[in-house]
Amino acid sequence: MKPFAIALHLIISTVVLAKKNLIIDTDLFSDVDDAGALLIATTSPNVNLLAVSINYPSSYSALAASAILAHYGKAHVPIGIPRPLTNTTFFDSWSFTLGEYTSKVAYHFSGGSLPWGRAEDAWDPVALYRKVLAEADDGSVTIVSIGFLDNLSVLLNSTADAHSPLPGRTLLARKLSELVIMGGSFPFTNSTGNSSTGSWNFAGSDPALAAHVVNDLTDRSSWPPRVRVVYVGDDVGARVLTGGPLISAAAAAPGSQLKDEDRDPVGMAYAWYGYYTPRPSWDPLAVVYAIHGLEGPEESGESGLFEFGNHCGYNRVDRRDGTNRWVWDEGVRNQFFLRLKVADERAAEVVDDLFMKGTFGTVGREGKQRQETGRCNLCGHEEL
Ligand SMILES: [Ca+2]
Repeated sequence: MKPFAIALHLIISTVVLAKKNLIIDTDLFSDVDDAGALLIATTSPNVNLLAVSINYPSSYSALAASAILAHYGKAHVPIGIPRPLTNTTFFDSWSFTLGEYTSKVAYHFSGGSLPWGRAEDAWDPVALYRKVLAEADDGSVTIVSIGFLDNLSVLLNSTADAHSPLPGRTLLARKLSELVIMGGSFPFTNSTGNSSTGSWNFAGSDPALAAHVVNDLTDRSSWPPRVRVVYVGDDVGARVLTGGPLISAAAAAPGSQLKDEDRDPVGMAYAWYGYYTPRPSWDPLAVVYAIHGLEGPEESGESGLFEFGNHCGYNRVDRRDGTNRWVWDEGVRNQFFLRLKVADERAAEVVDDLFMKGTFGTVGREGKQRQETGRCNLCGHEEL
């Protein structure tokens, strides 16, 4: 091997090694910020996306995830979803202002491992978790939960199968590096005056399952201290409104100069869901933290994007209603809740910048071209 080739190989190896193994667990259905989170995860050069686990059983959720993954050149990423599947579509019966997007994304951007009509080809979510965790190095996986905790609850209770002889909880504890959970209010429900009811991600499906996962994490005999657990509370992204530039650039109205093939599925999702208005960034910010840590991406500036709101303790969820409360235990030092370190407007700029780089930058478009041609059009080399 020539010196240049050796140097190139080392550089590429370093880049590959630096990638973070990520699994996303999402309720891609009732809000569009999950789609924005997927955009960031699939187009980030820092991520090795192992799987997407859907925790809402609409077939359109799985098909939309497949369409988004395929658009950004990640058609190979496996998708899991619980059974039985339904053909439920989202209807906003609260404010009658929000629109449905998953079926439209699934149909108009059909592609990937689950093209239109093929949702039943998706993995069982627990089998998929067990497969990708078994194949990963110990302590190497970051899971970011941006929806309900139902799939993780079933995973914890799972037993030996063809993928691993380990019980689910043991397998998860061995493979995890970090578990990022979007949901809750900190230090306790309604402490920020936003709501006296349980957080959507804890109470919106089955609060007992959310409580099972969150409360199990305090079992010190099962969870090694090296596994970090970070909660991204509802307050973190609630006032960080994003998607506006993405909508304007990638989802211009019919009749504009934009070609149909250049439309972006996530941009269209934001347009359809919020009627061309930005949305809060609960899930995108959870994924940004999962990928980049407290510092955030380089666009965040020197001061960093996030900080922890505690130095010790753990979270507890009430299994009856999904409300939560932080327990200030000096003996627990691996669990944290996140706070924004910058103004909401600055955080929105960072997220919008990642959206735009993803949809128009070299990563998104290059990724798609590599999938189609097997070649990198920056350097002309065969895809590695
Ligand atoms: Ca979500």
